[in-house]
Amino acid sequence: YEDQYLGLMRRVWEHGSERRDRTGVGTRSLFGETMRFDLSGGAMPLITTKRVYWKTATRELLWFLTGDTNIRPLVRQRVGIWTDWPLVKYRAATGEEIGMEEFSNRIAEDESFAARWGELGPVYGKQWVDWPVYLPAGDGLYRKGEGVNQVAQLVDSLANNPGSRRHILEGWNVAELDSMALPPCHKTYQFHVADGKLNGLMFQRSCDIALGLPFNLWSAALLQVMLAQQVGLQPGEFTWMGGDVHLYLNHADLVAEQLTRTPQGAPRLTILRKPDSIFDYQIDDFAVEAYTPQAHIAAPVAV
Ligand code: THF
Repeated sequence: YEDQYLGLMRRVWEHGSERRDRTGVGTRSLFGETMRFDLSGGAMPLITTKRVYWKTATRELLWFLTGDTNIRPLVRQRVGIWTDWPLVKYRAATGEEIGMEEFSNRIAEDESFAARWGELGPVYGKQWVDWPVYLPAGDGLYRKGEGVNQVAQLVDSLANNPGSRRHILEGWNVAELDSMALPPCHKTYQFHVADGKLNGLMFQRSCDIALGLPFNLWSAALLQVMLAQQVGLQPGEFTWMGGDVHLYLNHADLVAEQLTRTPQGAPRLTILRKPDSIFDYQIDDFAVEAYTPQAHIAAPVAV
């Protein structure tokens, strides 16, 4: 399965169009890509040609499911993957030349500092479990209704209406994009029940092959496995689809190194218990066997 990932990396690096992007770093990019993975028997699309911190990605997924959009709980678990965005904003607003470590410490230790500076806006967590609803209140006015918990509705529809073609989880709330630190990358998930299996599809509009994609593949597959467990199905096929699929030009060293490596082993995921709901999973519920990755390859993240 990993050959698909490495093949995509090679094709984008060799044939991608060079484009200026939002971050100013520059990318090589192809548009409209697909990969498919069979998740049966605990198989996971976990990259072995470099160490991927699957626990970090898992903590991020569990954080989405709490509905939280402040980086504080992540930072307190030593997960730093969302810290760059608030940090850049803080520096720009205050002119203070604060480093990542000191900023993270203040977020972790000072609750009101975190409330003021750690907020990402209505990103994934908010849209997934509390999509805002406005109800007509007469005279052209609206009042705020109860938010939609898409994840709870998804579990319900998978369990009670498996034949539905509307098992969708959507992050792209058009009206709120401007308030988000970053509009969602993995914006749409769709699920499909057939032959006792749960198939899943994830579409991401923008894909950083080197840094984000290994996390995104793991997380989307994990969500699919968790959902399958909740509704008593076996995990089936996971289909990944990417819109703008790119490599940042400053990831040349990573690409050169990783493409010399050969995938090894077939990591398997075990979930150690069945939590009462999709919202009750804990980090220690997940165990990965047969994961013997090659060395981590560090690369800069474009903000
Ligand atoms: N922006 C960019 N430019 N790339 C992304 O991958 C990305 N994301 C999310 C939002 N914007 C993005 C954030 N997710 C890492 C991993 C995932 C991220 C952001 C950063 C990262 O730096 N990973 C390193 C280190 C991991 C660690 O220190 O724990 C790695 O080597 O994997 C895509 O969803």
